[in-house]
Amino acid sequence: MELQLSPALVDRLLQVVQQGGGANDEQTIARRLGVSSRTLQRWRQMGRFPLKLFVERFPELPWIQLVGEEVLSLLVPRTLLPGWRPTPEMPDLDAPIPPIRASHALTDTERRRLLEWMLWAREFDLAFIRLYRQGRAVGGVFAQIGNEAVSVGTAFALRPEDAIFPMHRDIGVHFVRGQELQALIATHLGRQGSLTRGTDGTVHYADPERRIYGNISHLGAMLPVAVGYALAARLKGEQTVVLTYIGDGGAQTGEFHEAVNFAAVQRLPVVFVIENNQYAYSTPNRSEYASTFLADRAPGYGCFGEVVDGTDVELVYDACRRAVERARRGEGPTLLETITFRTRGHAEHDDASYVPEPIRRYWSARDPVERYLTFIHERGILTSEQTAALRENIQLQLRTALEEVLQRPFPAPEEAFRNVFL
Ligand SMILES: Cc1ncc(C[n+]2csc(CCOP(=O)(O)OP(=O)(O)O)c2C)c(N)n1
Ligand SMILES: [Mg+2]
Repeated sequence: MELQLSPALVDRLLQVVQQGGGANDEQTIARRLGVSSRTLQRWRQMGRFPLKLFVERFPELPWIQLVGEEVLSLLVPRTLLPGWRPTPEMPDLDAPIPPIRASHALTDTERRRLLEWMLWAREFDLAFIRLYRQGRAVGGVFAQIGNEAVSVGTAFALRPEDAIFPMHRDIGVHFVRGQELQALIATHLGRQGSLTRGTDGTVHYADPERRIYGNISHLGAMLPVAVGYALAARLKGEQTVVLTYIGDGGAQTGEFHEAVNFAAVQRLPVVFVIENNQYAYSTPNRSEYASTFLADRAPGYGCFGEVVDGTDVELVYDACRRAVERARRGEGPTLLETITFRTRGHAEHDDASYVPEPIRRYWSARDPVERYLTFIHERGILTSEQTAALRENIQLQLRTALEEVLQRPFPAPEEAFRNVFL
């Protein structure tokens, strides 16, 4: 979206960008926008203001106050990985891998925590894939490998009192919320100490103390519940923000539309993260919907939308933090679409042989955990020896906890009838 304004107004907006964006001269502004200083001069003279580009490159500025919510909600800023194409088109395998876009809002201590949670999520999945191969995992194993930056980066943008409704592929959320390791493992293995008393093999549990709710298996059905939670919280006078997730497949259900529409009409504080990992089972994006981006629906609902590279944890965190801030200020919901890739099959029984090799290669070079490790090492936050030790420690804790939980009995058969209303 490009605004045609008077040169004086463009001048004023550039001044605000200069002051608020920490860009103390015009050259810095031009560099961050990726244009020459001459182009910037020309825009100034002609009264041109490419708002979308400014919002994308200076996301830290209070754009809602500057241009108004109505104008802003018409934009869907995008921060995409170079070379990505909507599946099943082939990506550009020679495209560069950009460095992590460091957030202004994170300390190095917080970065270490983000890394640690991503490693926990990765190692948890790898451990369960091994258990599945050994025939010791009950039910399906839905790995989130490749999506760790999304579950960790978004969950970390909340306050502890905010509510989260995670999906089947969001194990990182549970680590960020401090869920106990043994309890998580027992839940996945259906053993004593499970959060669902052994009646379920994945993470369909509610833990009100940690404000974790869901997940409801019927795709889309969880969204109206999350929206209802936000409405109830408002009626009770609480300042709660609700974060929920939906896949690219789940976003095609009727309940998705009802939930987002109602949240937008009521200006409810909900962040809808669309985890676009390019496939729903074996169905690629292009057979699911006809638009390029799912967040492009946002202006249709009258809410804010954004598309981000979901393999950059700091970028995801920043986008979600801004969505949470908007929600808390009463500016309504956001559709935050994160572009990632489901590196495993739908579950471990599926070898995903329908995924073309170039797509697989493109994404394996952009592994979110590896990208963040490179960033952490290059910034000197931790050395590679330290991160290797951290990983080994996580693996050891996981092995110990798994051995312990695997000794526990399965639930007594009568548990199946508890809390069941006939
Ligand atoms: C309404 C409904 N239809 C079908 C299913 C079966 N199902 C479970 S997961 C899944 C694919 C989901 O794909 P997506 O929403 O993209 O999430 P992803 O698994 O890729 O993270 C399907 C079809 C279901 N649970 N609910
Ligand atoms: Mg999907």
